[in-house]
Amino acid sequence: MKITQIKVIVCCPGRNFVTIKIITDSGLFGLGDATLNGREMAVAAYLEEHAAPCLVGRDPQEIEDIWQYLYRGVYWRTGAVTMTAIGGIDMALWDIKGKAAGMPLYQLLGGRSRTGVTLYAHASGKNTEETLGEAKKLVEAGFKAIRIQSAIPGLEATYGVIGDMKDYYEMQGNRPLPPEEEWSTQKYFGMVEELFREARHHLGSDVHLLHDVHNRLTPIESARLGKLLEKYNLLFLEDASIAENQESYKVIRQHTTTPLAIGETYNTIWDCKELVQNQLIDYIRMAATHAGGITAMRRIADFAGIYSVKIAPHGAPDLSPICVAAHLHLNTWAPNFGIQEFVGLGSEQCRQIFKQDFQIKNGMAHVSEAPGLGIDFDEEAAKEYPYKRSYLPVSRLEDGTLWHW
Ligand code: KDG
Ligand code: MG
Repeated sequence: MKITQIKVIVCCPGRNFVTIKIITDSGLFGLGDATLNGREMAVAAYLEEHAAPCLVGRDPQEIEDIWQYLYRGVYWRTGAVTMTAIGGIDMALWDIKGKAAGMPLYQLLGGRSRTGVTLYAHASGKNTEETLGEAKKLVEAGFKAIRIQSAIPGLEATYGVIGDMKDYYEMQGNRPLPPEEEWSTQKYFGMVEELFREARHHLGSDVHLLHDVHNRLTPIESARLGKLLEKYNLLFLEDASIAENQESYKVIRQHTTTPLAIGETYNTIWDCKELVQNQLIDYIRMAATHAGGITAMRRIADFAGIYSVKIAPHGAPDLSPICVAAHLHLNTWAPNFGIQEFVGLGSEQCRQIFKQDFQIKNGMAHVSEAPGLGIDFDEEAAKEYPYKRSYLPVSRLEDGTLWHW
């Protein structure tokens, strides 16, 4: 089998997605997600100008060698753009291999470890009451795990909750330059305990609760938060502090038993090596799209498993449905799967373009049994929604200092 063409398609059905289609002389093709929110065109150019010309003519079945060629064979290895490009190509190659074998991807990885993939859904609101109202609806819909985020009194917008609430996420299409938001740790601490106290009071003790701090706290502040929330029994506290200095998580760990999760922006196993090896975290949240694909995620899962760290792949709306499909296969296989973030099936336009057939029932996803990833992409429909430049917000402290968004 030979690769005859690599197409890179950037579309914006509500938000930007970079899709790779690898076409072969056998009639089989594979799909991959290479979306890097806010830097989409950098990955598209990397793929079109630098990666694709090296792959045309090669055998798509040599996934491992192609991965090594694009990672080790490039002097300027690693980094978000490179690893996202590799991630998209790798996914598409596994899709082809599955189709060639007539097997869904999870079978190629080693088969099922579970009957379904437990999801956590998002509840957000402009105050505790509204957030918990949303959480209740999700519990009624069958979800067993909910991430709760609430607006902070005195701050106009914060991560997970924004302005008019039409899209509490990182809205796309109307942000031609990065919007700025304000952050105050003092004000956040004034809100967060009440949110969890009321959540346990109204939702009971059975539902799993999660929370994303989005890197806003210093390690000692995270330690304080973890301690404060211990009695509310979180499934995990996500991205409490940035961990470019992985050792800094020791500060958090020595003060609290609240489980910790990190990793959605990580690109290689090296970004989490010390965190995992020293058991400073409980969940690793890397995504196939940004961490070099299925080949890399499989290694990361096995490495994490040795240290009792579970995988909880990133599932934000800026990962395309192709990545969601890849994660469902990985999660169905990985013995040390923890939980999958889930934000719904995307806009109507998105569902028109990405056709998938996995099922969701009682807060669990059931992977497609179709060969490969089990997802299709309508190129003609995608043409209706061209790329729109868009950025994530930036964050500043109240005195103007640039902070982690
Ligand atoms: O592109 C940034 C988003 O993916 C991120 O803000 C979402 O933190 C996030 C999450 O946990 O889903
Ligand atoms: Mg997050």
